[in-house]
Formats: sequence, structure tokens, C-alpha cells
Amino acid sequence: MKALITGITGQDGSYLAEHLLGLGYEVHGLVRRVALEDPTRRFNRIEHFLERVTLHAASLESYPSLFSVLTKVSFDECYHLAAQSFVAESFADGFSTMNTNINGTHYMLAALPEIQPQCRFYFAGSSEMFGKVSETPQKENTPFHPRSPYGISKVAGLDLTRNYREAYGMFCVSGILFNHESPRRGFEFVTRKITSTVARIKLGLASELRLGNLEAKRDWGHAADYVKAMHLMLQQPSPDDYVVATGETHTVREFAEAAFSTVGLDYRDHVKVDEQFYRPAEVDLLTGDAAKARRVLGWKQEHEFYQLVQEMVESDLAATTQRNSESRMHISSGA
Ligand code: NDP
Ligand code: GDR
Repeated sequence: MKALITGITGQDGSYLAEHLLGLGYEVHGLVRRVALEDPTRRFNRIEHFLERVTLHAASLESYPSLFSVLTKVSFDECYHLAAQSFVAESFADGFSTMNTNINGTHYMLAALPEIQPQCRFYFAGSSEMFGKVSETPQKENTPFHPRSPYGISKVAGLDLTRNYREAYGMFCVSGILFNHESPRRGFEFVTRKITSTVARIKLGLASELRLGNLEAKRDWGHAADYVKAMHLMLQQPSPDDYVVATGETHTVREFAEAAFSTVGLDYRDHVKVDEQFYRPAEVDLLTGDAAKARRVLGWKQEHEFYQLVQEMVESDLAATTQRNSESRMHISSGA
């Protein structure tokens, strides 16, 4: 089996590639040319399996570059994960988020019926599509009310994916994934911002953590569990969309409390609320109902919330300790 992963350098792309390699897939990844030119910095999540995957340079902004990759190899499955994925950034530059996320998805879908109609397609939908939720927990048929340019772009991506399924009879599915985290999460997302700063505070390298809305509630799972659901969705006899979530919700405050207490600290001594991290429109509460994914796909989560928090804090403590001692050696050697 041959799979193409767009966004292979991201959190989910790296876990999905590992999972597919473990299943014996030939894995290809789509990366930006700048990443190929700066592999040490840009490939940090995938460097441990770089030798086992084939990378192709392309940009979501360029239809010809995507078309060209799709003409080179015949893929059985395509996981379209690449996106501008940071919600706050989508308020700062909604136009580029829309362009990358909507046109990028449309380009991928438009190329497939012509060149590779057999290729099964996965679109990375998001709980952000539910936005101002009309029911709790949210499930596949809960109406969408996105609250950010990012959320709007994901609704458009899901609609495009469904339309290619219905119009061209292609095997196209969307996963509606709730927040999922890991030690590979980007530093700007709140969980990693918290765990990386907890590590710095514990080691005496920082003293405070500035956050926005502490009362926002999220359904946080582990990325390693969620990529397995993506793969399962493409193994079904017919294409369909699925919610993937834990069904458990916690506030940002509770995440911070748990992360600080992992290293014996009290979050109230370090967390400061800073208005600059508030969003123009907030998604207050997300809790997913993954009953369909469990029933039809046989999917189950293997990590629970406090285990996830602990894993992230411990990983950041180890990495920060190592970086700190390397820079001390650097200074004492006079380099
Ligand atoms: P990341 O931000 O970690 O990764 C995003 C990936 O997209 C990176 O590989 C990035 O490449 C690539 N990318 C961004 N812009 C472009 C572009 N213009 N051309 C080519 N590649 C591009 O996201 P995650 O791994 O967390 O998420 C994967 C997908 O799932 C995203 O679509 C996200 O919106 C969606 N999602 C994520 C959830 C989560 O909780 N993690 C929940 C629901 C949906 P580069 O390394 O070069 O920047
Ligand atoms: P989210 O994740 O917007 O849910 O999108 P993020 O971690 O950025 O925010 C979660 C919640 O925390 C609140 N918050 C802060 N957020 C950040 N980033 N920084 C802060 O300092 C801070 N303080 C409070 C936010 O307001 C928000 O309520 C993620 C992304 O991975 C999307 O791509 C994905 O689709 C959704 O999850 C599901």
C-alpha cells in the first residue's frame, strides 16, 4: 500500500507516518521546498524515520506543484493534513488561512478524479467547525457554527470533500477530530505552551506563564491515538465522516493546574492572565461523542487526560534540561 501524507512534518503527520510504516506501507510525504532546504530545523518531528519515507516538494498554494506530485506515483490513500492550523493566527491573517486551507484542499481534490480516481482521500476536519455549539456532546450531525476564519475554512473543506464523494463517487472522508496533543505539539498551542513553560519554570529559566482565557473547555486526547482513527476511516467498505474525541472536557485552568502539579508547583503562583491571548470570538466548550467511531471503526483511545499531561511535561523537562546543559557546555568551552 502506498500513502501520501500532506503535512507530514506536523504533529499528526509524524505520528501517522510512523503508524503507516508500522503497518508496512510505503509512505510519501508532501513538504514545502523551504523545508527541504532547512532539514535540521524543519524535520525535527520526522528525522528519526526520514530514511524510510519519500518526500516530495510542493505547496498547497500551487495547483501545478500538487498535480505534479500526484502524477509521479500511484497512491492508494491520501491523508490531507497540511493546513494553517493555528486558530489565533487565522484572526490575524484570515485571507492566507482561507487560501491555504480551502484552495489547498480543493486543489488536492480536483487533481484526484482525473489522475488517481482509485485513491482514497482523508480530510482533516476539526471540532472548531462546531464553534458556538448548539448541543453537547457534539456528534456528526450537530450543526456547524464556526467562530474563526480557521473554523470557516474547515467547514468549507468538509463540504468540498463531501461534494467530491457525491459528485464523482470517490472515496473521500472527513474526520471531525477534537483537540489532540502530544510532546510533538507546536509550541504556540495552549497545552504545549503550558508544558514547555512549566519545564522552564521548574528549571529556574522562567518565572511566569502568560495565558488568555483560562475557562475555555476542550476535549483533549492524544495524537498517537487519533491518527489510528484516520487510517481506520479509509479501510471501511464505504466512505463516511466520523467524530473522534474522548468525551471528557477540561478547562485550560485545569490543564495548567495538572501540569504544574506534576512537578510539585502551584499554577496560581505562576500563571498570569494576559488580554493579548484572548480571541475576538471564542469557542467556549467542546466535548465530542465518538460513539460512531467506536462502533463502526472499532476505534478506542489508549491514553487518558492526566497521562497525556504528565507525558508532555516530562518530555519538555527532559528536552529543556538537555538544551540547558548543552548551552552551558558551549559557554564553558568558549565556543
Ligand atoms: P501542525 O500545525 O502540527 O502541522 C501542519 C502541517 O501543515 C505542517 O506539516 C506544515 O508544514 C503543513 N503546511 C502548512 N501550510 C502549508 C502549505 N502552505 N503548504 C504545504 N504544507 C503546509 O498541525 P497538526 O498536525 O496538529 O494537525 C494536522 C491537521 O489536522 C491540520 O489540518 C489541522 O488543522 C487538523 N486538526 C488538528 C487538530 C489537533 O488538535 N491537532 C484537531 C483537528 C484538526 P511546515 O512544517 O512546513 O509548516
Ligand atoms: P484550539 O487550540 O484553538 O482549540 O485549536 P489552542 O491550544 O490554540 O487553544 C485552546 C484554548 O486555549 C485558550 N487559550 C490559549 N490558547 C493559546 N494558543 N495560547 C494561550 O496563551 C491561551 N490561553 C488560553 C484558547 O483561547 C482556546 O480556547 C486546536 C488546533 O490544533 C486546531 O488546528 C484544531 O482544529 C483544534 O484544536 C481542534
